[in-house]
Amino acid sequence: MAGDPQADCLFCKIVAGEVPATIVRETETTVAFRDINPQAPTHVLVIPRVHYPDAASLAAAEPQVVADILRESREVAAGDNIEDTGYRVVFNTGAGAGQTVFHAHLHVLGGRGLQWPPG
Ligand code: D5M
Repeated sequence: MAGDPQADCLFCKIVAGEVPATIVRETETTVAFRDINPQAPTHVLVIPRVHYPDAASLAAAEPQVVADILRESREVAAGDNIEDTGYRVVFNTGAGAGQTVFHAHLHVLGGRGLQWPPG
């Protein structure tokens, strides 16, 4: 069922502590951990504990959790001291946009100059 842990989902396993990750922050509704393949000095993923395949389905079902994720991205940036230099938050949504893990996640990227538009 939407929102329930999925047996074959990598990020559900990280939430459950079944797959190791470098956890940065946790709240009642979110978990933040360092990306295994960092694209910048700070590259943290903020995910909902509940399983939805992407940000759009999460937003439709549980918009408050999207707000929680965005609030947490600010705390991650503050913790890594990248608030002043600027940082980027990205939800890749759909394979065509580069999404590879189908459990909603927000990328928090910073600590270097970032180009616009992204590739
Ligand atoms: O982003 C999916 C991201 O998930 C990608 O940047 C790699 C990261 N990833 C994959 N496996 C792990 C584990 N085990 N720990 C931490 N990070 C991981 P997407 O937007 O779907 O392309």
